Amino acid sequence: MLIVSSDAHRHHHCLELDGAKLIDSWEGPDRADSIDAALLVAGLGPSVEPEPFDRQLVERVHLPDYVDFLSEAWARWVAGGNEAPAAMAFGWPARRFRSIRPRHLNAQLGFYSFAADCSIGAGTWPAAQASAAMADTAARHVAESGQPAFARCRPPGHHAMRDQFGGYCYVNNAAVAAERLIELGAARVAILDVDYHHGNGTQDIFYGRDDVIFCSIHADPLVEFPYFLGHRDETGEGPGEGSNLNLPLPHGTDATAWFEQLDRAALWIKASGAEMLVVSLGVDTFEHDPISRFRLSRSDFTEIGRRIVDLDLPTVLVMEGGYATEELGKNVVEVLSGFSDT
Ligand code: SP5
Ligand code: ZN
Repeated sequence: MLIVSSDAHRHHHCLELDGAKLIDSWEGPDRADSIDAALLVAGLGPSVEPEPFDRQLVERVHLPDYVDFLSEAWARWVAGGNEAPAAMAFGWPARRFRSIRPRHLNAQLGFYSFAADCSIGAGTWPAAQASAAMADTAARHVAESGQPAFARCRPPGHHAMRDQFGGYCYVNNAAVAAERLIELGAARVAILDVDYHHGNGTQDIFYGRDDVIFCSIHADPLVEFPYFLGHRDETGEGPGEGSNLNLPLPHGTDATAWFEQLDRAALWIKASGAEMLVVSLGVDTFEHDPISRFRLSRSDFTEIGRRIVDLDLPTVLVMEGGYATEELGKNVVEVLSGFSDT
């Protein structure tokens, strides 16, 4: 299968507020190294660089002023005399505040984000652009050939809302891929999000649309990040009513319970008549993931790959989370191996 990857991520280092400490993020360059090494060992490929970043495409899933903000934030931070290696928000327009776009950079950092696990540094925007371009290139390949492709995205994307970054995500790569598939002629695209965390950004972007439908299997937001979206009763609005399916599960969920929900997701996607599939591929459901609490094992990832192949749709796989860095690449390869004989 085609692999789309780039080294542009290497200069993106996120700082993360974790238990009242500012740490080097769990989402670091070593994650991409782990995946690249495992792809090489498995002989998966060919591997290609992404086509150039298409800002017009991205502005169909994000607001133009948000894209401006991301592209200029680091330069403004430096020009403001800040010495910290990364810019991070410290206040947000929470309940009963107003959503009037502020002018000051510190205020805009809060206006355009929803969590303090995510910062903007010197390499962030170039990395986010390359990551979106990878998803786009993979989508174009799938639209043209009908054959599967894997976008080895870093930073990930599924938490990125229309106009807010967070959860290690800036540009919603899966949304970019789906939007490209629609542009190239698909009448309906399904996004299946198997990351441990709810894909709040992807849900937000397509909530009012019925041409891109979204299904997420994830830890219950009552106890897990992103906390404020991902409940079962979020089903879409307006023309999008019925095109959003959330399947939350408790901490400690094992493979049996998880695959029951994957069956439900698969039936829903089949019934929708979607012509193409985008998979938000997080493997932070792994039993040894350091920040997550599901209990899937290595061989369960092989099974996930098989079940996705069984959907029998042209498929773009987009990398999302997974923080057991040592085993990350091997778990990803297990999922992709389901496609290698097709
Ligand atoms: C793409 C993706 O998987 N994003 C996940 C973002 C989760 N960020 C908040 C994580 C809070 C983790 N706290 C862990 C404490 C372990 N010491
Ligand atoms: Zn995740």
